Amino acid sequence: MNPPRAKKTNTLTWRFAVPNSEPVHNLHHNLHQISWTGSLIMGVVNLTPDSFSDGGRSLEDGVEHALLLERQGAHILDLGAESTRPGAEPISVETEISRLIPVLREVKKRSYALISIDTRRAEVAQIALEEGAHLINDVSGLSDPQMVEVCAKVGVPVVIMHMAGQPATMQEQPHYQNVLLEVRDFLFQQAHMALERGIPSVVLDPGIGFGKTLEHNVALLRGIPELLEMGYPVLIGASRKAMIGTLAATGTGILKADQRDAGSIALHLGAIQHGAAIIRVHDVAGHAQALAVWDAVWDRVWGNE
Ligand code: HH2
Repeated sequence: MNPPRAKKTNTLTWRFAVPNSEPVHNLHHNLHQISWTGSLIMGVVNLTPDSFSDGGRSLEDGVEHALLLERQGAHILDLGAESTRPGAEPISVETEISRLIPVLREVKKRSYALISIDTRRAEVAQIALEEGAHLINDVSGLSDPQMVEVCAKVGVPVVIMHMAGQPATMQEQPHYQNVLLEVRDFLFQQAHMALERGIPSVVLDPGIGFGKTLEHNVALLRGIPELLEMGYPVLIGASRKAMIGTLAATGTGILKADQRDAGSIALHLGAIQHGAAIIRVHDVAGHAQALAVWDAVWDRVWGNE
């Protein structure tokens, strides 16, 4: 595989900062520096027919949706062309590329946001990086050595997510001796390996709902401070997931995916308060509003108590 060519001349800096504050999170990219304080919103752009909450977009709708999320306040657009919902069967690399690349090209022309690619395939990552994507979001946590090689050659940050098993069967009987220790060890080990092999920066993600029961998800959220111990930014993605539907169940039963946005906001605000640096969300407008008010009330109402 030939490494994508990177132009050294075209350097950009993304700096997302709360006024009068120093950036506390930094991601290094061979062309860019990405620094921020507080938390970034990663908006989910699913380009699949079968995602659990919002699949079925045409190419044009995918582009328009990405641009809408950017206008609503997404700092990062996470483009994904394979559903990894529980029970999902893998698709071919060709299908993934044909769904993803035309949208990526168009979004790159029309957007200033950081663009992340949600893929576990090295071939898909390679083409997307050649087209100018800025980050790779790998739900398999860099389990393919070729993915490590591609990301290291181009010099892009990677989100390393923990998943137990494969999407098709991962929710059948998830089992751990100690979920927090096992997930933390996996993430730290993969982060160490990635940096040693030349990936410039990593973000860690415990993978809410990926081979986990409600109790496992709760233990991982409670363990965010432990996940932060190595100093890498932590991403939490609980948006519209089953745990929200279960925690918010009413007399009429578990809430459906499209009824889970308010609960997702509540959970993500809690995660941010405990140190999450990025939240991955479907409802960008709702999260952006909640974060703006959250920041303002802490600063102006309760900040000096
Ligand atoms: N969750 C999903 C997909 N990608 N990536 C990271 N880093 N963290 C997550 O929690 C995560 C993820 C599943 O959500 P969604 O993309 O909406 O569903 P689907 O996989 O069905 O497209």
